[in-house]
Amino acid sequence: MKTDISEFIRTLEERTPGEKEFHQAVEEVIESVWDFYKMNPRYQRAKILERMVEPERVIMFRVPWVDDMGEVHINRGYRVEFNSALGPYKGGLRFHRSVTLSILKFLGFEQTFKNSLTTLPMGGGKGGSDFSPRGKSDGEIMRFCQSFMTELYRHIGPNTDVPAGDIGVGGREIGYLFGQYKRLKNEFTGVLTGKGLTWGGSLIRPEATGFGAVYFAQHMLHRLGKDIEGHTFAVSGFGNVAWGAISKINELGGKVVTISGPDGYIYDQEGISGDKVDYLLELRATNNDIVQPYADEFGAKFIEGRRPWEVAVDIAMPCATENEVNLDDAKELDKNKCFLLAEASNMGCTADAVEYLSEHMNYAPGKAVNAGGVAVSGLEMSQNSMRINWPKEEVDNRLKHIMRDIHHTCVEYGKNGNKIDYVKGANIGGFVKVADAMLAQGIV
Ligand code: 2IT
Repeated sequence: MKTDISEFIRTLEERTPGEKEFHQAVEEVIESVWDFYKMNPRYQRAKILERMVEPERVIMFRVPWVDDMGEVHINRGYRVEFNSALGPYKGGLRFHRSVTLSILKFLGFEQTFKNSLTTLPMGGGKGGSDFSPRGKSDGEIMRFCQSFMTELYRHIGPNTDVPAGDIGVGGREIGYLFGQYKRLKNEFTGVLTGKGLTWGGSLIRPEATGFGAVYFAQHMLHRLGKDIEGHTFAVSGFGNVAWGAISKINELGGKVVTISGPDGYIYDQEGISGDKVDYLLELRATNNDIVQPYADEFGAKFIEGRRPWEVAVDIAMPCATENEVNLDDAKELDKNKCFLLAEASNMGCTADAVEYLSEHMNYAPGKAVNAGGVAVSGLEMSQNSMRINWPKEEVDNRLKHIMRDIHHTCVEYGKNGNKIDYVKGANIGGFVKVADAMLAQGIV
């Protein structure tokens, strides 16, 4: 089996040289689904996996824009339309200097399985640009978004491809992107999700990724006879996902003692609650991408240049970006008696960390844990199609049910003695629906 997998990965690497994040994401999925794949020759005959790793379409384009000083800048825009077996391509746009084709292919690939897990009719896609909103003025960000959409608009649509936010793309950017799309197409449709509440957005969408991740962690805890209440949490990041997760953990009686940024992490022994949670939104709005001001504001500790996984906590929830927990971090968490890691970021742990965590702790991967974000995007699409707005409770209840069902799917496909292999469960659970739809739709 190992040699078959190596052969598959070697071929992939030859066809996509240098795309290391994409290879990492594919390898994890292949390792989980390989036995299942081999047991079902109909998948193999139709070369389902070989087709799944090839995006249906990749769009790359020039994004020129002019800064406040009149200087011209050129960024690169992307949209990877990965898989439309289950519905229109769906997934976020990331605006960050680290964005490459490899990163967006890994995210688009993961998104396909994640969206399948949500039970909603959405295919997988991802896009973005190597443009970073950090330190830019509102006017610059608006002009960039308009230039980006001036190309992207011809490739997307409410029944074709529905982008949303991700790192660097929040309500403000979605507003500028939507405005330009509407102007170019002369159509008011649900072509983007994460919209403002007065113009088609859904209640709970900003909170959804973090809330959903905590609901998922809660199901993991219930299986172990435990709950959120009384446990301490290490959270990384200080953006939208961290904010949602921290709010929900507090509501359910847990205590969060860390957040982090590219500059280091905050250790707040008293717990990040009340006004401190609202302050995260302020910090975010400054556009500086540093977490240190929190320490000055609330007298907490700032540990420069380090990550929060060295703090003794019960539960860890990475909420920032890919590969932010490595093998040493995983061992350190385990040594400090952390017993559960729920990944709210996408591919937050390196491959060797995943292996270690799966063996020594209770670990669940991003594509299951953070699926609440895109799930509520799916609910935003439904509300747009029906031209109605559901109340908060309705959206939150649907989110709760979806997270319960995703957890159930992971348990169903990931049972391993009395432990659950959430990686295997999420990968096979996500794979089956996409694979069956691809089989039914013929060789396309
Ligand atoms: O990674 C993700 O699932 C997202 N950034 C959300 C995508 C979406 O379409 O809401």
